[in-house]
Amino acid sequence: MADGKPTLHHMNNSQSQRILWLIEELEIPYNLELHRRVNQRSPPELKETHPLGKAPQLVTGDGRVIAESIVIARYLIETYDKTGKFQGDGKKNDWIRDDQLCSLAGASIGPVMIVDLILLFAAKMTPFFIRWLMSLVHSQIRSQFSGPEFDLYYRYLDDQLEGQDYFMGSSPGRADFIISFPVDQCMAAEMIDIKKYPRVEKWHARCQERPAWKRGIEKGNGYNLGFV
Ligand SMILES: N[C@@H](CCC(=O)N[C@@H](CS)C(=O)NCC(=O)O)C(=O)O
Repeated sequence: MADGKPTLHHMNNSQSQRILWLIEELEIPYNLELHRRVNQRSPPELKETHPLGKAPQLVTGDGRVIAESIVIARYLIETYDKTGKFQGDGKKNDWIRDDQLCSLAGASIGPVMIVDLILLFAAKMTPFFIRWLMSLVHSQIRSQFSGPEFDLYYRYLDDQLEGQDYFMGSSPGRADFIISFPVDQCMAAEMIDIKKYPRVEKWHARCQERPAWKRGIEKGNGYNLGFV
């Protein structure tokens, strides 16, 4: 669309919900293209805009297509956050912290989440009469690998919220938008017991109380990460 506005390609039940939340926080004019998963995967039309064919994708006002949530979030904040509201509120909440927390969400928690999700899927796809075996493998891996890894990361995240409402200070920053997806996914698929991380639990509720989060949910086409 050549109207100078950015266009968000969003897909239901996916991590692009966090970008929809961010764009609503920025209160900017934008176009929204809604896509729907097909058999859990992204629909073929998403390959028309970017060869990876995944969501989210952001087409900038001047026609450049950006994939990868972390980069899209950075672009949106750097381009449209004129008052610096979403850029961290002080010395401690600086770009190094922001980068580190974004990386933790994507490159550390993300892979553990994928392992766990694949095992959940595998159990679902295993023929009924031997499903118990796959579930047993999953629970062994959960207790020896993914469970302790999640605990390590979520305890760290809980510590990071001491004395502040958001990971980047008194307002959400890029790290908050990015971390929201793994937390939503881990909670929905019961990979973690959020009660063990009370600051993360409160942060999560606080994010979901934000009018921009609610508008994002209304404008999107469903956000159910509950598995199976
Ligand atoms: N690293 C990318 C991941 C994008 C991604 O994998 N999106 C998922 C939705 S949660 C997707 O499109 N999956 C559908 C598919 O791969 O078919 C990002 O951070 O944006």
